[in-house]
Amino acid sequence: MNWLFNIVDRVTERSVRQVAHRHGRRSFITRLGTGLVGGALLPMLPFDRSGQFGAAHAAGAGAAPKNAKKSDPTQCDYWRYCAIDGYLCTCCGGSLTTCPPGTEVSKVSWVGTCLNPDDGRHYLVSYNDCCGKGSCGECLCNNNERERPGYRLGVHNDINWCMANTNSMFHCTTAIIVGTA
Ligand code: ABN
Repeated sequence: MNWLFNIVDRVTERSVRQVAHRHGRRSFITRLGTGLVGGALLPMLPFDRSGQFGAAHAAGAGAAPKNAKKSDPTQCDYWRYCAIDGYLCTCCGGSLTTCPPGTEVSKVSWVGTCLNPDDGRHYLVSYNDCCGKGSCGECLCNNNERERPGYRLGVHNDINWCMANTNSMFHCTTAIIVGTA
């Protein structure tokens, strides 16, 4: 019977040595290090949110074909909203260019460039927020044409542009044409 125990011992010892060789402390530490560094760097990478909300619309029943209208200022696909991030003032008691009563236009804004499908020209559109009241909560749109990641503040739209106003509460966003591109 001893000969059988000897064989089992030797086989077990050999496989344990092989496993220890392949998965030694160093290889474990290397893998742990790669995981930790990778995990820390991943959230710092710029990410593209374009289409985040558009996809939700497109998935809805009876969704209009791409580029079908773009002419209703109460809808996210209105052409001037190509880079808007906020509640549409047209749904909140204001208009494309005016703030709802009780709010005031932001002192700073970010400017996007949108194609007007009616004349085929590009326009500079200033997305001024309306400030001084809590969120309107209606018609949230998030379009990101030519928008850039948050570490480049002036070209990022996910910002409360009421930051320079006395009352920095964000209510809704307008879309004012300020020039041609
Ligand atoms: N520019 C609209 C907005 C306001 C607050 C936070 C994000 C985006």
